[in-house]
Amino acid sequence: MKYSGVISRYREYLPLPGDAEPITLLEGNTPLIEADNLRRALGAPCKIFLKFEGANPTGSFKDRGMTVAMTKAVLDRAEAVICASTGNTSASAAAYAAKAGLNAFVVLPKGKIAVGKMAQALIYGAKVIEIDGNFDDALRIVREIGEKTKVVIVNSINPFRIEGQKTASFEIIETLGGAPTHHSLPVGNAGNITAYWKGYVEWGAKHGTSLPKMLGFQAAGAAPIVRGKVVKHPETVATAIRIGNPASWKQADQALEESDGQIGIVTDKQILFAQRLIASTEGIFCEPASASSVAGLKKLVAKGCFTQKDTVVCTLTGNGLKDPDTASRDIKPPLRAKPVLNDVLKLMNVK
Ligand code: AN7
Repeated sequence: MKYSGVISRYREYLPLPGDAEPITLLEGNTPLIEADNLRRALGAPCKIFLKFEGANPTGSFKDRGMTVAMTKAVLDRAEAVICASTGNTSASAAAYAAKAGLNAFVVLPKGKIAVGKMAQALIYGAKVIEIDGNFDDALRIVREIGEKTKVVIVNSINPFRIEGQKTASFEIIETLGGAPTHHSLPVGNAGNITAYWKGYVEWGAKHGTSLPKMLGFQAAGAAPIVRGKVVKHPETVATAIRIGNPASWKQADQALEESDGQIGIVTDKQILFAQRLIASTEGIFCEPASASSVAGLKKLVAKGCFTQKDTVVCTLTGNGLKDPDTASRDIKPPLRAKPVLNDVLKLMNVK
């Protein structure tokens, strides 16, 4: 059957009227890839699967939530939407607003948005406003605009975003024929861990599937949930999760507690190592923030946290092509040859 996006696929699980016309770019239905090479590289006893959300239309998981939030905004006759963003939400909001024929405003921390994400927001036609502040400042301003005007907020404080994002759990359960034992993902504003947990719980209640332990990872310089207090000046190479005061903090704590899961820290060095390991062993290029799910898994494997009976899914939340600058830093540059056969052959060093 023709695939028509997450609303058509999972409409009965979503709080939208049955006849609502989806604003969709055919998001979802992303690859769940068994990562045997990565498993060997980590020396892990458990099965590892990577849910590659970078395969979504704007290159991140945000599209799952945005299709539902934008469809709801159109139903409510909104004229404009707004979000604060570390990059991916703004790219997704701008694209879905373009498709819906709505105006989009995006408020971004100046100088901290990966080049691809900025290009996306601009080319999809959003009005981009940079502020001399971080994501938390941007979200505070956007919340106030939501109170003072009719502009609809499409950050994950909009519950329709969470509803859409929970469909990733549904896809995983359907593909594996059951829930994994553990689910690892990066945590920034904490909307996604909230959404995945909601998805696992709702599917489980209806179909009797088990629940995974949720494993969340924050960057060491932006780890408010781990440290138990707001981080005023968050810093990390993984700009997508450079967030010091997550909006869904409480819900994340609840998901961790209810699932008997845990949240931990990964350093920028561990994040970049994991990003390269995923690319070079599995052929999947994810962005730095996404790699924290695998960086965290690596730490837990070393502690002996898993057995052969376990299945771990890591969400790779965004596409590496969004942030080529970070990926090319500190990497071996290309070799150079004169435009003659023998020079090239010499560098190849093969018989
Ligand atoms: C690639 O785009 O917050 O914990 O404004 O882009 O649900 O926030 C992005 C977050 C992980 C964290 N991986 O998810 C934004 C934004 C990537 C991301 C996260 C983000 P949440």
